[in-house]
Amino acid sequence: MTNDTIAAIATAPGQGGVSIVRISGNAAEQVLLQVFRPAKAAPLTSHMLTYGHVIDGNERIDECMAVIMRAPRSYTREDVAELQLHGGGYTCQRVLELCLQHGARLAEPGEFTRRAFLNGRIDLSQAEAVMSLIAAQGDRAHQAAMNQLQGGASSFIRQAADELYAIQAGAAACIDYPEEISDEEAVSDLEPRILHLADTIDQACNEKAARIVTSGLTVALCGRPNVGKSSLLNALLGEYRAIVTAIPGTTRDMITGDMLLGGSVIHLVDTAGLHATDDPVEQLGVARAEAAIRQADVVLLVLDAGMPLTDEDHALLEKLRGLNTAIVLNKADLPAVLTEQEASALLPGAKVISVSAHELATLAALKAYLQQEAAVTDSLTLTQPRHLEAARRAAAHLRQAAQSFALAIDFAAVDLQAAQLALAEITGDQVEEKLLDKVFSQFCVGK
Ligand SMILES: Nc1nc2c(ncn2[C@@H]2O[C@H](COP(=O)(O)OP(=O)(O)O)[C@@H](O)[C@H]2O)c(=O)[nH]1
Ligand SMILES: [Mg+2]
Repeated sequence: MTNDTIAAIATAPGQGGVSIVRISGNAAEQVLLQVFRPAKAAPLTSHMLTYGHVIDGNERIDECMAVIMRAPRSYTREDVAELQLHGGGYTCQRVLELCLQHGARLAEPGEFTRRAFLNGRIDLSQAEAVMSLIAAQGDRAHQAAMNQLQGGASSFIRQAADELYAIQAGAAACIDYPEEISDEEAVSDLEPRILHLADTIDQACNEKAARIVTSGLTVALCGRPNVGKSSLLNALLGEYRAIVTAIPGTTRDMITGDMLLGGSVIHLVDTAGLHATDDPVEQLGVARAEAAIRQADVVLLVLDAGMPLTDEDHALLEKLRGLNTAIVLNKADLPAVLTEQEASALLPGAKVISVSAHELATLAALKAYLQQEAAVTDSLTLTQPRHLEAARRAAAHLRQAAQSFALAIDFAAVDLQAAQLALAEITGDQVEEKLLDKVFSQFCVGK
């Protein structure tokens, strides 16, 4: 499977300055020379761009630049050839088909990166970082992906694995030489080390922070109809996204929009006003709004400063118990009927922020609050859900091992080995074909 030569379009579909067709494998140069004629007849130099044409028989298909990157100095560590074509769907599709006619096979999604992994250029966690880097929408996600690509997660996991090997060796010595090392001695030495390692791994697992870094902070705007939720969404996004009218019940479905604050992506969700209604469409909107509020990282309860509190406001407060909520006192440009003090008494401990959706300058405090909520520690070690899951499993096996010691060291050894395997899944040192298929199937074709 990995001996054949693969080809794919590496650039995104659509029109652009350039499109790249990428070829990797033993026959990459041969395929390239079948479809590419250099302007000056001369052998291609590795890693040097050469000007020429793509040809199909005698027909010129495109004017282009081509490069051969001979193994092992390439992305996949195989011979890699690339054709830089004029950007556009038809031409590059035709060039790809030519490559396939001359012996290349169409690459699977992520197959170039899979080869880079199989040929030992990068480990599995670094391969996944390539995908995260492609998907990064803000500075934070980008930094996390670069850290992982440069081996941040891998080196943490390898250190943990090394310590675990040392613990396993200690357990094995006790099993093999019972006369020399008593069970009590072994347990009193190994148990604290196992628990310490489990703690270290658990501390590196901050699922919420990881999700915020990679996918952004989800913020739901909620409140009764007409308090100005949609106006606030529009003001924060700086565009007229949601329809605003003085008629209660204007927003019936959820409207979302993304903004960047301090390098973090913030997903804003404008919800239908939460209130009891007989209108079946509005009822569906309210149900969706309630679901969105439960899933949000931050809930902004919007209140109208120009009006006294209503029963609906009070009813809503009940629903927000236990959620990470801040109160936004909107319409601060109107004479204050509802004061900050009254608002802060509603949800003890919740921050109260006064704004006016009609005056952009008043949004600074709200933005600062959201930015602070999105700010997670910079020293995040693990950010991929797959890694977090495997690391949690490793830590659980370690805790199990610490308990098993009381029964027999042999039992503990089994748990220690299970922990070791879970760690090895992260770097791909021990990995099943099925897991690789799953990881790489999420890639785009051509990477
Ligand atoms: N004076 C004032 N009016 C506002 C403000 N924000 C919204 N409104 C008005 O309040 C009404 C309802 O706004 P809308 O955003 O549709 O509220 P929603 O139902 O909570 O989404 C509209 O007439 C808005 O122009 C504000 O900060 N100050
Ligand atoms: Mg609305």
